[in-house]
Amino acid sequence: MLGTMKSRGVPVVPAVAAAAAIILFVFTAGQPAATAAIVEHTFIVSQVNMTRSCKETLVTVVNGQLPGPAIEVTEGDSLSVHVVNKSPYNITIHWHGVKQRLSCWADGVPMITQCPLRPNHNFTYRFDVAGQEGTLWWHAHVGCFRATLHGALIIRPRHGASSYPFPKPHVEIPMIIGEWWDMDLVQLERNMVDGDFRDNPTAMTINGQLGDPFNCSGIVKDGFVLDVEAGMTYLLRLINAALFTEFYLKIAGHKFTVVASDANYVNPYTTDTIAIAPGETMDVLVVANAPPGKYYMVAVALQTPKPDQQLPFFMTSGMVQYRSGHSHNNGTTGHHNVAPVVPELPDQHDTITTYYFHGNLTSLRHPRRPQVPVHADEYFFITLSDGSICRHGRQSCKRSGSNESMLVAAMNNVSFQLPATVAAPLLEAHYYHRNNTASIGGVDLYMLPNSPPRVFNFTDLSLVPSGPKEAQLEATKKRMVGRRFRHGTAVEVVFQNTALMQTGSHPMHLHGHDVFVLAQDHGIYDPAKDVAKYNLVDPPVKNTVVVPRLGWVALRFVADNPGLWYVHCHFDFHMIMGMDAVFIVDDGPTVASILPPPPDDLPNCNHGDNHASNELLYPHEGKGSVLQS
Ligand SMILES: *[C@@H]1O[C@H](CO)[C@@H](O)[C@H](O)[C@H]1NC(C)=O
Ligand SMILES: *[C@@H]1O[C@H](CO)[C@@H](O)[C@H](O)[C@H]1NC(C)=O
Ligand SMILES: *[C@@H]1O[C@H](CO)[C@@H](O)[C@H](O)[C@H]1NC(C)=O
Ligand SMILES: *[C@@H]1O[C@H](CO)[C@@H](O)[C@H](O)[C@H]1NC(C)=O
Ligand SMILES: *[C@@H]1O[C@H](CO)[C@@H](O)[C@H](O)[C@H]1NC(C)=O
Ligand SMILES: *[C@@H]1O[C@H](CO)[C@@H](O)[C@H](O)[C@H]1NC(C)=O
Ligand SMILES: *[C@@H]1O[C@H](CO)[C@@H](O)[C@H](O)[C@H]1NC(C)=O
Ligand SMILES: *[C@@H]1O[C@H](CO)[C@@H](O)[C@H](O)[C@H]1NC(C)=O
Ligand SMILES: *[C@@H]1O[C@H](CO)[C@@H](O)[C@H](O)[C@H]1NC(C)=O
Ligand SMILES: *[C@@H]1O[C@H](CO)[C@@H](O)[C@H](O)[C@H]1NC(C)=O
Ligand SMILES: [Cu+2]
Repeated sequence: MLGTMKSRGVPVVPAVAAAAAIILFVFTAGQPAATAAIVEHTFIVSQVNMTRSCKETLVTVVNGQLPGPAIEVTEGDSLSVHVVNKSPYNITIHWHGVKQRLSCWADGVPMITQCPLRPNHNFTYRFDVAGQEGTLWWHAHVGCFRATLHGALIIRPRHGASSYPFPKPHVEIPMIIGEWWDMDLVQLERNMVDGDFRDNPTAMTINGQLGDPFNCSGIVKDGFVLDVEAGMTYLLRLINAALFTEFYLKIAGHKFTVVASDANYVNPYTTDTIAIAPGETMDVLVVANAPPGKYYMVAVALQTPKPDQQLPFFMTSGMVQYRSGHSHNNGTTGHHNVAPVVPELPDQHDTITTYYFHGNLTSLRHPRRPQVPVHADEYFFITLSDGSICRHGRQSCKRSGSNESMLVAAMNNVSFQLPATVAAPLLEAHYYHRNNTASIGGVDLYMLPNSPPRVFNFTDLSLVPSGPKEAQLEATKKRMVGRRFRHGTAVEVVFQNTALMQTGSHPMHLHGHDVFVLAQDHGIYDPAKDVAKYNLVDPPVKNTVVVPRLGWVALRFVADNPGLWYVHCHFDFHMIMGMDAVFIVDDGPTVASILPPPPDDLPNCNHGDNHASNELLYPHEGKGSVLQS
């Protein structure tokens, strides 16, 4: 399957994607050297049977592939992706990390920016990819379908690979770490909506392959193989597409040099272990400078130690395999019969390596590097926690895992939910009622508080269930929660992790903007001493920020892209359980800072032919909230 990825010195594109991609060049006036292209792809979403983990499973994929096609563009190009939904499910595609300047309509979040694409419907996502270079990705943003509907989105510099701010690699390879679920993904979502997150994936994958541990009827399954030639440099474009898991990646006998993350260049950082959380991307150089042979690569799933609940140990493996060149052929059969070199396995409970790894990323001085806001206009201190709500709308109930209550996840003690009667996407409702600042098309926006309503010892390990302290604090509520920002507002957010119920990290993802990661630490954030730790010189620029276990992270961004942007934990189950909010950014003062009207062919939530009738679904004079609590 990965045959095309083995070709040398050639940009790597899976064959189907290459065939489907149509590139139209448009010569831009005044810039004779630069050309902007419209890159077109057709994504057919359909179900196929795939055999993994010793049995056949029906999976929903794009163009019959897992991972789906890689999209390659040059910075400044326009993308036009025709999505044809031949699956029985409602689908949207999100272009993860793409800034979508003035194109919020193409952001692909169901009921937030668009009605989902119903079965047997199609929709063309059109947007520009400007002002960013490196690796991003695309994925379904519906339920748990991201597990199988995903692929790389590679943005090359306008002036070609010779303008990379690092040694030019000989070969570039997208490498997606993910999960394989034998379980039906719709059932998985249903369980999570119901507060039941006990389901586990079957296996972990690299580029859709399970790797060694699977042995069906005595046949050891092949994993991902990276054929290398001694002395050459490889650019691995790493993406974590998993629903649940942060990973450590190692290759025996080799080091990595991280050169970019989330399509922003970083100062080269050399390490033998990559840490990558769901939603993140890492561009890393690997030089084939080891003695020719075979070297295992391993991806180990992290989990927090006890007292958190323990999951099974998960890992997957692939292989780096040197081509036996003539210079190494001394008349023996080469290295093919030599046992592969195995790396020292990362410890699944090691939570400090990922903390240091992320702490070591700094942004590279580069013409494209954005300016860090020197101070913020608005400050948020946001606690991340699990919580519970009473079932059946009751006011009081038994908690601590009783079936009278349901597990949810929250920011500042509010758990996100869409309005119960939502009939048009929030963005559309907002767009036609932009003058009403307190509601979205008549539905009240619950203001995300600037700080948690109650202060407690956020990192107290005795909050991990089940004890009396946790039972007292876990109650929370569901609301359509968010905040609205004046165009150009510099926003500072400190995400404070809590030990309420579990102590894991949270990869927090903001749509439509990159953020500057100013500082992180363990323990409880204290502005009196922690502001001094802020890196205002070369903070990494990210779209997904890992909030460390039992710690906090401080970030800033400028809310300058008009629209309605989802902000959420990139662990799918936390997102589904409500660790989300919407950030609404007002139009700016100039024509070039006003969100254009929705595209004519935006899907409709009903059975009409276009979005126009959605306008009628929200009353102009909204009365109160239609939310359940
Ligand atoms: C998948 O396999 C099942 C059982 O073999 C078969 O009934 C079904 O038609 C197949 N579906 C597709 C889409 O190939
Ligand atoms: C998308 O749908 C329209 C209208 O139903 C149709 O004309 C068009 O051919 C479809 N495009 C694709 C790629 O199927
Ligand atoms: C695979 O399974 C066969 C038969 O069940 C067993 O003999 C063999 O040792 C297994 N191989 C590995 C690598 O686990
Ligand atoms: C050939 O190369 C292999 C691996 O480098 C080495 O172990 C072996 O001794 C060499 N044989 C000869 C005849 O040089
Ligand atoms: C960078 O990593 C090293 C260990 O690998 C660690 O000692 C150091 O504290 C890290 N730096 C930051 C700022 O996290
Ligand atoms: C809740 O759990 C109890 C004990 O396990 C069980 O008897 C009861 O039927 C459950 N109630 C609901 C509504 O599921
Ligand atoms: C919104 O308010 C502005 C200024 O008050 C006004 O010019 C504009 O017409 C209003 N728009 C709508 C849709 O009511
Ligand atoms: C908070 O909890 C931690 C861990 O149990 C403990 O070490 C710390 O002293 C507590 N802090 C306060 C202020 O009680
Ligand atoms: C969270 O909100 C719920 C419901 O409004 C409230 O009962 C609870 O005391 C709050 N807990 C904390 C820790 O703020
Ligand atoms: C798909 O979306 C439509 C609205 O666009 C909705 O009516 C329908 O219930 C959804 N179907 C599923 C299976 O969620
Ligand atoms: Cu989370």
